[in-house]
Amino acid sequence: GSGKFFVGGNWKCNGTKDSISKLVTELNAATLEPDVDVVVAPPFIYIDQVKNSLTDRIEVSAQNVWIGKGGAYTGEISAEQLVDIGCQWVILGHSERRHIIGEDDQFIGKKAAYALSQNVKVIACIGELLEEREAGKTFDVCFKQMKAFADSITNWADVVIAYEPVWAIGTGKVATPEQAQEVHAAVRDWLKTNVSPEVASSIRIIYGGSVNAANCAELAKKEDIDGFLVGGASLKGPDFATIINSVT
Ligand code: G2H
Repeated sequence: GSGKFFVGGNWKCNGTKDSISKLVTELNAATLEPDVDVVVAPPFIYIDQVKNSLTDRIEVSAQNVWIGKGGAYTGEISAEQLVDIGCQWVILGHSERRHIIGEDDQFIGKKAAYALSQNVKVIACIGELLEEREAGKTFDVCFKQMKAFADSITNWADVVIAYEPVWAIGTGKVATPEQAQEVHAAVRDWLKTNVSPEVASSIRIIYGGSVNAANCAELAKKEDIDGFLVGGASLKGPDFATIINSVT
């Protein structure tokens, strides 16, 4: 793989003050491989609680951000506000935002550009639907989503790409290591041709979709899998630690 192994925990719309306090206690107590970047993404309203209680060993991400500077945008959170509370990352382009909320490539690209302009690092998600995979369009879909990111990103050093096949998300149906490796290698190759060989070889491409403590080790062995974005299993401290420590 490329660079340092990277594991993100996407808590999605889960948790209470109490459950998050318990999870933070578990994470603070866990023994983590030193050579892994670890980031967790709580819901916005709990980011401050997590920042104030979680070990500095683990960085904090938002799950969304507004497309530009704050102001009269009811219900939104700006990149400046993330910076203000010490939140260094944001997840963008997650399939739940693309397919449930309806965010399109252009909107996601704007968010990425603005977040990066404010020094908020981006976990840029891509991935195909089951019907797209079955129609043989996996690469087309992933490359189109990559192009939208590439059109708005200049600072690739602050970007991690997450390949999350939509059919594997929260379904318990994990991609095989071969299926994931195939797409990761294709995305790296796309970056080599369309961005630069340097970016292609240095960027982390992580896998997401039903990663758990039992299946992470096999996936982590693959050459182009540089880490994971974990949903359900990141809500259990010991399981998340096992996934972090699956670095190879
Ligand atoms: C994919 C993943 C985290 P889960 O969305 O981004 O969730 O591990 O629950 O499939």
